[in-house]
Amino acid sequence: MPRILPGETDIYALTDSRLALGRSVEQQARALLSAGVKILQYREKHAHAGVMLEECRLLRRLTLEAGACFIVNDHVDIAMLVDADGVHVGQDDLPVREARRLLGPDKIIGLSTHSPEQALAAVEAGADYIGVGPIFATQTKEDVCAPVGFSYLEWVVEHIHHPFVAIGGIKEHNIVQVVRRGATCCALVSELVGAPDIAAKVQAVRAAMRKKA
Ligand code: 3NM
Repeated sequence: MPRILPGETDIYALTDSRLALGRSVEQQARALLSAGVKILQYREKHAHAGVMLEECRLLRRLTLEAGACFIVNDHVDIAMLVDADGVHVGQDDLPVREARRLLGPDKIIGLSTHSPEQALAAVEAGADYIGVGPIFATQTKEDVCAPVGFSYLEWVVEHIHHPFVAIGGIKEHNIVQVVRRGATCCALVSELVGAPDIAAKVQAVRAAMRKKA
């Protein structure tokens, strides 16, 4: 099973069919994986459980074929049923310790964090990686807090020696600012799946990340 964590790869991609210009989850995943994305999260907030299960089964197959890590947003039960590599939970979802009891020691658990206190608590609870954001304003996540800007990111870089992924409003044009502040892995939703050519956008974002020097 491809256990790949943020820090071991540069781009963390997420599906979102509401932003994907009419493309299916399968089309989004195929394009992202063909461009060499090595962590893919299924995040379809409005899908029914039966649809989620079928889509996750498919993404499990596609990610295995591509040697990519497959993470399911929120739904530990679906992650277990399709043998995903892990789950990503938010502050109001199942606590990391309870998710760990269900998933066991070998699965990846990621937790969204928005403050130093949450980051420290996440590490303490046994999260394998943390999300750090939102760096910039974003329309993609409902009920997310105001952007944490660079100050929280810089705090994490300095104090948290644990894999993390920067997220929230990250685009080709601003990603270099995030990388310059020490993020080695960035998560992008609307910028990737909302692009007319998803694979070309992945390459453009990668090139932008390399301009940090
Ligand atoms: N989590 P986009 S921000 C899913 O701060 C998610 O935890 C966030 O979408 C957090 O790249 C976010 O389109 C949405 O801005 C990111």
